[in-house]
Amino acid sequence: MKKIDSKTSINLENKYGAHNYHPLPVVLDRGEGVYLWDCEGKKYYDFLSAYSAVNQGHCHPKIIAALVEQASKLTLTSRAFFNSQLGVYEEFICDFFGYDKVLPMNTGVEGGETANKLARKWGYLKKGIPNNEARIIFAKGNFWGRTLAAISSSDDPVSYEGFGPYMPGYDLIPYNDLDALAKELKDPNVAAFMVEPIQGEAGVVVPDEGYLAGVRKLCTENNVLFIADEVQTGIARTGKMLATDYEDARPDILILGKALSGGVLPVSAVLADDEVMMCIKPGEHGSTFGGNPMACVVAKAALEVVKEEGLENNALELGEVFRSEMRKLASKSDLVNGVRGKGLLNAILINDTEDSSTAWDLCIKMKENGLLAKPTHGNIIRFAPPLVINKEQLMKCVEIISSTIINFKK
Ligand code: IF1
Repeated sequence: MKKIDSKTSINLENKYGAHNYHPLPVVLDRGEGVYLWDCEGKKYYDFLSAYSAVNQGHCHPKIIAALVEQASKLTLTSRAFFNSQLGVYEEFICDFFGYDKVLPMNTGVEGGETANKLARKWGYLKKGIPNNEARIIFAKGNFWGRTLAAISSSDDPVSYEGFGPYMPGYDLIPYNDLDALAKELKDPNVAAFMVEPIQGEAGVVVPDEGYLAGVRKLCTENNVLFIADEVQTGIARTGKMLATDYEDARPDILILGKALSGGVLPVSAVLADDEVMMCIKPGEHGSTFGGNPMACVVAKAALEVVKEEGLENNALELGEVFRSEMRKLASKSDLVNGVRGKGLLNAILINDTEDSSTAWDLCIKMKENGLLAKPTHGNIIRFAPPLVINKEQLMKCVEIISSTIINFKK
């Protein structure tokens, strides 16, 4: 296949592609483990992991082998029929996360939509909420995708402006605020509270110790479903299999996506116990590709890799190392005025205004120095390498980040 050069590729995307992104000026052509190569063969450390979809590393051999084998056997049947991989996968993932049932979907936002539909249905059938009056509460700063429902729950104008009218029955409270939640949950029409255990897009916002346990307790006391959006924080990213594992906070509905497939193809899943999951009857929800045989074998392999390679502990241990190195950097550079995160989901706060180009300019320099990361919300740089990274590679990346920031001239 004729190799395209980066410049031509960018020009083609500019001319023929919707302008719905502003990517860093790098054109990636190959990935392996923690490494990416651009069209000209320049090698980079990946410190974004496709927003935590590539936790197992790029093109993990075991996951690719599962994909290739199934792809040459049976790719898709639709759910009009059974297929030989779905039941095996459903048993595996329900056992893996400790739930009665799973509803397989494709993208993370479809997982969120599914969770919202389940919560509303449960609200009407089990909680006795009057029809069409179910409310779902979200936290300010949330991000769970780009559908009209997802943006209806957003307080970020970039996400929702110009896309109205919005989904009714959605309301927002401050993140990390149990008093605000307690007040809201007194309304008997509230079916669920949906929240990220750590807010990714908001800039890796880690709530206070006890917040998740407090959410669990308040939802139980008020007969409200706790929906955990672990699309970005799940699958070992924060140093535990689930970020909700850090506290006594088992969600009623668990949403997974991204690294559930190791970044190989879109796979999401919604897990719940029968009391909730059986509220949806045959024909009331689904999707053409949901639960397809390839997704099943890929997701099973992706989860096995996390366990076999001890990625939770690696993320836990190397996350501590990374944050302590970033705190050393913050003490030496007045450009960095904050470090936060859990496991290998971390961010540094750049000491400049949100609309400044400093964080972006730093990412351009880091790219030139062989490390790929991207700012979120202007002055915050998220660092999320594949969880297969080893200490030697991590320290090389710390060196690239530190030297870039120390030598940066505005
Ligand atoms: C883009 C952000 C991250 C998510 C959480 C659900 C979804 C996401 C917590 C939806 C998706 C992605 C979307 C992607 C960039 C990335 C992102 F910057 F957009 F916000 F990670 F922080 N819940 N996040 O983070 O999953 O439907 O995309 O599979 O839109 O460019 P999806």
